[in-house]
Amino acid sequence: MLQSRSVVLKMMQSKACNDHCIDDFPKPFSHCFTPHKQNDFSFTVREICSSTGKFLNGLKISKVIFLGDVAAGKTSLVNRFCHKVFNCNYKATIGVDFEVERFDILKVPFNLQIWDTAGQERFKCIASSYYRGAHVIAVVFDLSNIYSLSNCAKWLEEALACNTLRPVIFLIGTKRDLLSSSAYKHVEKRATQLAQELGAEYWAVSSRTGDGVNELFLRIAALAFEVSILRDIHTTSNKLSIGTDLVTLKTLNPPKKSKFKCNGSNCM
Ligand SMILES: Nc1nc2c(ncn2[C@@H]2O[C@H](COP(=O)(O)OP(=O)(O)OP(=O)(O)O)[C@@H](O)[C@H]2O)c(=O)[nH]1
Ligand SMILES: [Mg+2]
Repeated sequence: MLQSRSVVLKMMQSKACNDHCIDDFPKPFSHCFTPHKQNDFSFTVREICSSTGKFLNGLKISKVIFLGDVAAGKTSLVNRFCHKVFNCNYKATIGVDFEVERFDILKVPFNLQIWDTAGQERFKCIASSYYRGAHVIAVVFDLSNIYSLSNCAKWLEEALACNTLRPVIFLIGTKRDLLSSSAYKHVEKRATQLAQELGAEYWAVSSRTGDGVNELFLRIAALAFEVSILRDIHTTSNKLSIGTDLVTLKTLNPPKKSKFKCNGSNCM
């Protein structure tokens, strides 16, 4: 109850906090390890956001789900970003946890629903029921445990099976602080190969030091925002063209005159 109240309060904030305001397109972890090669928001998105926002339908919310093996570091990552804390004691997530973060992107209010799912097999059934309707899938693995990388394709496949529209995909290696540079390079090679196969953007972060965490979430928010606005435009223009067709049809085929005689003031 308390949590849902704080979520609503966050969504109703009149302004996002300073580090949640995005005007420049956030960079990827590496331009080599992303399928999203653009350096800026698309021209259309910038245009729409700088206009009066008349094409923007209602509250903007995108759903991101975090999934991956037990103890891969999902909760720590979400907590580092949402609460600026790190706990070195492991406490398994039961089912799912939920957070909302408010952003202002190109001055447009935008909310990210963050679903932190459990990696434990016994909670799979509960967790997977939250996979549907994801705009972003973040598959998390532990850089210090290569076995957790090999399960990522399976996690992604299960989440994709619950979604009809293709979400934006991230492959995120956690616990960067535990690896030496040479050990990291070795894992990075395998992880980026997999990211490419999965069509995912690759990141390496540390929730303990905070390294890369803010940058990652800003990037997730920006890509989700871009997709959401473009989908809005697509929906709006479809509606417009249906409307236009109706107008055209009416003009071409005006309704036949009523056979009823008009002899009163109520007749139109
Ligand atoms: N050194 C280090 N330890 C980390 C980092 N991230 C997480 N851990 C530790 O790894 C353990 C597991 O982290 P969690 O975030 O709870 O893992 P999880 O993926 O949420 O696990 P489940 O909820 O069971 O699926 C905890 O003891 C964390 O303190 C990190 O960046 N660096
Ligand atoms: Mg967890």
